Amino acid sequence: MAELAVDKHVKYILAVEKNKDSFESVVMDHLRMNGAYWGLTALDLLGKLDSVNVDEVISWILKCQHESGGFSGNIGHDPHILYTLSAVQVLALFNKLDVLDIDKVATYITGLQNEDGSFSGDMWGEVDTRFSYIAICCLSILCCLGKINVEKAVSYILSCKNLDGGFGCTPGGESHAGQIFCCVGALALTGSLHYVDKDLLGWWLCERQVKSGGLNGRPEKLPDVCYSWWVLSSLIMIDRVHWIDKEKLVKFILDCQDVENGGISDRPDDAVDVYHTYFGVAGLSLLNYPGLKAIDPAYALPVDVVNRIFFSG
Ligand code: GRG
Ligand code: ZN
Repeated sequence: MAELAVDKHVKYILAVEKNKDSFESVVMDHLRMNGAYWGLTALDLLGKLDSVNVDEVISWILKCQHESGGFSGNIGHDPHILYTLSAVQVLALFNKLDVLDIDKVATYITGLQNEDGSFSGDMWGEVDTRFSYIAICCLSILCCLGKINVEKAVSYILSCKNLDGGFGCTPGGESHAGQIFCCVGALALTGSLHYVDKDLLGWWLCERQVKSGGLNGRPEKLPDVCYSWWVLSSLIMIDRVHWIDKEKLVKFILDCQDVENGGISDRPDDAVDVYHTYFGVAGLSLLNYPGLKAIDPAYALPVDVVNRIFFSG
């Protein structure tokens, strides 16, 4: 079986980060904050975070912060909770949370909670369980969970639970592995996993593994490397990861590498991108692939980073 082409992937990620005129960078312009999180977390898991210029990244992040306390995807764009979590996660990676006015960020997020406990993504009001996870993860990293109504947040997430054991984006929404990660992650971070039917959800999740070893996001869909994260992290959080064939999944992810130019794609022989490179590496980390740092399935950050946040006083 092919091995993980660590050096090639490091080179690929650093090149995407540097070459701001590349096709991928232009397409991703408005999502650069998410891209920074994907690329830098992957580099950290690969043990190469020290090859980036920390001051440059931090000063760019701070230029993306708005008066409201929220962060945008790039300089001059509108703030959104999606980019706010990525900004906080990147600062955590570099052990630089102290550059933040924590109350200000927490106030932005707290202000997005609705009466029913749900969260909007920004001032325009779209509601989605993705934003519940993001709010809870971000506040938890900032040690400010107490600033929202956690009980209502949990009860909204539970109202999005379906009869198949999965979760959707709003009440009645179809179960999807991405939303399941968000809901299970939010429940894990609030100590509420006892509300999940682990056997029922575990079955739904392990049925996502297809013949090639890859995982899909819903029944009848094609496998995709990013679900190695969404599905696997959920299975780990509910303690059912032994229900899939780990070796076949490792092989599927490794088959999606561009072994010449670096990077990982969604499926074998497709074009690579930073998003799938990150989720491929993160998936392999969850599978204990040798040489990679361990990643926390709920915080989506390296375990040593999470430990530093909570245990270094
Ligand atoms: C910190 C890891 C992390 C996440 C932050 C943004 C977010 C919280 C979570 C997103 C969860 C989500 C909904 C992921 C799914 C993304 C995806 C591949 C969507 C495509 O779905 P479909 O159904 O495509 O259109 P396929 O063909 O795969 O079914
Ligand atoms: Zn994908």
